[in-house]
Amino acid sequence: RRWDDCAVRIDGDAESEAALGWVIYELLANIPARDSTVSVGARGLTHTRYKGCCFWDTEMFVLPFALLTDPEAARNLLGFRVRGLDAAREHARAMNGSGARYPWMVALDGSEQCESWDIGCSEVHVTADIAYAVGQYLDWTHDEGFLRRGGAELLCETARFWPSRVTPAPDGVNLLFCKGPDEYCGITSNNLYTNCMIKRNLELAEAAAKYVDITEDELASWRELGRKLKLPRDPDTGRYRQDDSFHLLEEVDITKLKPDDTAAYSRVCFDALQRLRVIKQADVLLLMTRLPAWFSETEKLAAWEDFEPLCLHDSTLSFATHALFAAQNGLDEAAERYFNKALWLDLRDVMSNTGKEGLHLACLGETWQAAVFGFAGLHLADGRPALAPRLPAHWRAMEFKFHFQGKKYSARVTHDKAEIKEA
Ligand code: IFM
Repeated sequence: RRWDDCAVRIDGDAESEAALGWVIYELLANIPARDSTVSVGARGLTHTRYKGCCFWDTEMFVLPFALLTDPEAARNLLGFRVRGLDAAREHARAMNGSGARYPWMVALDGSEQCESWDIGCSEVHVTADIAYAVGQYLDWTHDEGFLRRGGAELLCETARFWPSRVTPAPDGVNLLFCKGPDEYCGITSNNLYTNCMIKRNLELAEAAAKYVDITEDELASWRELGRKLKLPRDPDTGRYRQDDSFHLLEEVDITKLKPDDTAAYSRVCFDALQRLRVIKQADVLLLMTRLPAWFSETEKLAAWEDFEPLCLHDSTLSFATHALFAAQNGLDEAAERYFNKALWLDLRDVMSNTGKEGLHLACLGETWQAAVFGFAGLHLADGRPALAPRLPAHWRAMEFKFHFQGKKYSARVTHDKAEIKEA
């Protein structure tokens, strides 16, 4: 019954409909919908890769599916992070920081399990990603009870971490020693994705501050920090940079590194990959799918031109985000091409690692997002659900149901019509 309720019907492409039905089946099977003491491991319940630990994969990639099809499941996933707040505070203190810092690779008790100290220390974006997901949950549910029962505390405690993590500079602040989603950037500073997510974390905390005891001075300091965070741009062209050092990396012909869809790291050593101008997985483009209103159409298309050709898609988190970005920005051919890679990634073992290491939950979640937020273009406009369809040419229609503020709706889109009705 639940599977049927989550179904995405595609008129004109029975094969894609069936594959997406399988994606949805696996998401349902791997999300602990009624239990907030556990979360979703990077490989779900299908493999012990990464010791079964949870990453940002859950909040940024999987959670939106739960949020729109079963909001209680989304609340429980976030409840897992609320339960982990004390451990995140401890983690922040252990790393000489304030507030709460979520581990990169978290175990059930909330502790850091990443064995590579530089990755664990530098991929700080996970903390802001969790806050982003709380914001997304609140936008779609208006669940004030969640804010009162730990949600606001999570937003404010994560906001409190950032003043202790940035470094003052004469022209603002720098986020040093960081890695964004592109894990092949070396160790860099001012990753655009991370700095924007921190800004969003600070904004969300300010909006939630009335539920927690926060002084006016602290609120003002968050506002000031938001203003001081740098969003790197090329000084000549004004185009967004991924971070402060990506443009210094050595240019390389990526077709030589990546003759097929298997990961380049099986042929090129990690040390070299950190020094070449290649991108492991969607980074700036991911940001622009998550905060689309923060960027103009020109900025988004420039980012596609600059970053898409350099992406190796060495992580399974990448194809579906490219599909989503392309669909949201009218790049129809690319949207379909990337969607097909993501849709079949595990079913056809596209990257030759599904048999070896299990299903890729983030890819499954993002594939659903590419269909619903990308091809159907579901989004919130002035706080209400709206559609902006970009269906592949051979899809005649697409239909699905979703939840918004306690009610269930059905959406139907064709090439010339888009309709949302109470279900
Ligand atoms: O969280 C991801 C990361 O972004 C890329 N490497 C694998 C992790 C787990 O899926």
